[in-house]
Amino acid sequence: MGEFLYGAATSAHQVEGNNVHNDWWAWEQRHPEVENSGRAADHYRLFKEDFKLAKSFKHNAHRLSLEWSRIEPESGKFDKAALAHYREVLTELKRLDMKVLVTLHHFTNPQWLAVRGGWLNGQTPERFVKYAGMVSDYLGDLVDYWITINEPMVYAAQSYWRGEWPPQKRNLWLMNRVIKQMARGHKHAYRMLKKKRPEVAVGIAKHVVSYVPEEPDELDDRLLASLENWWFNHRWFQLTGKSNDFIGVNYYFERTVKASLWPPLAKQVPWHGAKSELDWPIRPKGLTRALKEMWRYKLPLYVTENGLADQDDNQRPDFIRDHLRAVERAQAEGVKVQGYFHWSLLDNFEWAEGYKARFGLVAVDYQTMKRRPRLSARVYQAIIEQATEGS
Ligand code: IFM
Repeated sequence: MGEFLYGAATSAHQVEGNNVHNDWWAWEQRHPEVENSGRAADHYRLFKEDFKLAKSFKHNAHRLSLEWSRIEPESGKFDKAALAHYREVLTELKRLDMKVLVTLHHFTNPQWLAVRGGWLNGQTPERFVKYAGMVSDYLGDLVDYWITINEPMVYAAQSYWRGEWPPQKRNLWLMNRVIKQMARGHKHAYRMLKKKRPEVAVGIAKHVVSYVPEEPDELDDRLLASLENWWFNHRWFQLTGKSNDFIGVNYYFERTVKASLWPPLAKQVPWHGAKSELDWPIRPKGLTRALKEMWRYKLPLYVTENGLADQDDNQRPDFIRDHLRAVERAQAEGVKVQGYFHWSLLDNFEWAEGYKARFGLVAVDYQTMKRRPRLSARVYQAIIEQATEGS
């Protein structure tokens, strides 16, 4: 087993700024009530400064995403300047001796694809594979791990069931079609990426929720927890079969579930413990459970995201300590966890929540674009130093 990877994660649209060719940008312009991503954290320009910070925190790996709409701003036309930019970005990480995890799709689609129906279009999986092939040819020598798609279930639910993200549909059938199409895209991209570079690991970043029955002795609560667990956590793997070398686990929370007749099926069970600024429950034990749950596939696991909105950094230091302990507990029970990536390196554009949610180890002043490491960045650094002492 290689060294444990410690790092942080970002995604293109959330940090780069001026991603003018994607569907989110187009949607932001049409919806004045939604904050505009604008310059984001200006990472497209400041990536060297940001990686220098990550290195100073002793991160030995970094996860980022490529912006498909920069690389292919028009259908079939690949932008060499954008590819050259990403080459510079990945080269910088290699120069800093960091392992590189690259996500190919993190929620945004090129606008030309969106107007053709996005992931509902039968040709989208093939188009995705073509884009993946192009980036593998240009950048593959600098990549250690490919992540095809970030949180496909979240994307499909937010965009096609809850109607909160573009294209704001509320239709179970459409959501299901998107999930299946993404699974097809993932499987074909997996095969193609492995054919081009068998040595590069290819996987998925899967949002995993730990579901706990409110009354473990009650059959209906247990059944509901199993049903939600199957649908949200495992269905993806039933659709994609063996097309993964590893599983990336994005863990944010655990949910207690209660079966009910009214409202139908499930009742919200309030959480009275600690919460983040987005009101998400802070439940580190759920990470141990989530990792054990995913270990059923017997593939190496990486925590590819874990974090919280906490502007003043009051909770983040303990949050990091507690979640890393949760990783250790899973390891002690035999689960092969090989890395942890905090979400996020920087404050960034939190989708429909805009800029108010501050997830960064590093605070960003959006007026001046100045970076200020938070205390938690140093706490995480101390944990890394202790863990890697003598190695
Ligand atoms: O910011 C997001 C990220 O894009 C995907 N995973 C969850 C994060 C926090 O909501």
